[in-house]
Amino acid sequence: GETPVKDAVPQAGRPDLVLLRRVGVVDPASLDDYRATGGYTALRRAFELGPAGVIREVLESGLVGRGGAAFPTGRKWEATARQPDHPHYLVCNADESEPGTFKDRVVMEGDPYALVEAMTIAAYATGCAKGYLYIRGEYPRAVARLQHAIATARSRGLLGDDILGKGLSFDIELRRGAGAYICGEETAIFNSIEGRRGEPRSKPPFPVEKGLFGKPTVVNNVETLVNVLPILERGAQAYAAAEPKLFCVSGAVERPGVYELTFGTTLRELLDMTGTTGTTRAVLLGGAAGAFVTDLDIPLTFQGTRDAGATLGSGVVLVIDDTVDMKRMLLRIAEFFRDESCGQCVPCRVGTVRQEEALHRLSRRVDDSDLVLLREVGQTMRDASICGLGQTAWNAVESAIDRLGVFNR
Ligand code: L3W
Ligand code: SF4
Repeated sequence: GETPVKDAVPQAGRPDLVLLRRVGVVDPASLDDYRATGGYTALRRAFELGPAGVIREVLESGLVGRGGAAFPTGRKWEATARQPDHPHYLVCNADESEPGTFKDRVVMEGDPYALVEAMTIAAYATGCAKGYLYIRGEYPRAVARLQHAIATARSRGLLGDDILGKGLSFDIELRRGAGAYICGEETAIFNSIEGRRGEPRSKPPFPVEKGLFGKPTVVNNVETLVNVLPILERGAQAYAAAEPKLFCVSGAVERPGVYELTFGTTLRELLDMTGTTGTTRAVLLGGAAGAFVTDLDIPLTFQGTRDAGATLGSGVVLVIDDTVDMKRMLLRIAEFFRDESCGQCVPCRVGTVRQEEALHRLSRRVDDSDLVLLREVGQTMRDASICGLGQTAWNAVESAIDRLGVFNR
């Protein structure tokens, strides 16, 4: 049976929500509901501001990417907009595959028109006539709702030629991934859309210069894009004064789900909202690519989590209590990376295998030489891998050894 999307959003219906304001409240199939709750006011505002004005607002808002790497969105848009080479492409990264991440799914299932409107604004600002929505294949309900939203928007003059009578031409094609984590890496998405193997390309050149089909391309995560709506509706300054961020809370908590907080809320305050079960031993921030922390007074900001030797990443907050077998969990993480490595570069292809083997041996018998080996392999993956997968494959294991003393004798 279907789990109503509001069950994944414990705060559903709260009047102070920004990104989740419609989720679990409106009928996600209804364009009329969307418009009656403020939908398409941001696009109208965008037409008043003009493309350069929209980019100015996004720059001024300070919005940074919500996929994990926190690159300034306005800088990406500005760099693409000024490329002389045409056409420009927009790609929405909806491949959400980081273990423990489910925020984009909830937004797409509960408020699909928001993503359609936000993509239209991004395309207008950066001069893209075509957008690809690359969504993970394991999200059939989000796919169906987005397909419906795209078709309805098209039939009502909100996609296609001469949008809202303003002369803008833009359309969205939905592409489904086939289950590979690596296809969430932005350049692997390009290869996948182009019909090649989903393997990352070396950067630079960055997508803003040479991306999809070798053309200037804006790639943004779902949550990043939907933030553009409140930026335009409220103005950059009002938006920045209480900047919203989604968190995916799972594990040893009473009320798991997607939570919307204002940046700077501490981990402890979030866990007070969700309730915890058992005795909290650690929290995995940032997912498999992230790190375990034990200090609950960390402010949930990009800088605050970096200072704590972790990452905000895609907003994963996975709570570990004292019943969790940490050795098994580390093995599971290592297995995941070994499985998902695309195999293109040696540090990651070999390193993820060696890491898993060493963890297997260590889970049976702690031997210092294996701990030394793990560190060497981990550092090599971090320094020499082509893409984020290999660069982050040792993060969680390292933090568990150093902070939780998993292999202490
Ligand atoms: C123009 C420059 N553009 C960088 C762009 C670049 C990309 C963005 C970030 O992601 C993260 C990792 C984990 N001119 C530019 C430029 N850009 N310099 O900025 O780039 P980069 O290379 O820092 O990171 P990335 O490879 O895009 C790595 C996270 O991804 N991760 C997994 C994430 C999973 C999800 C999910 O499931 N939803 O997000 C794994 O590593 O946090 O920080 O657009 O082109 N000079
Ligand atoms: Fe492929 Fe791993 Fe190299 Fe990334 S780091 S390109 S996933 S082998």
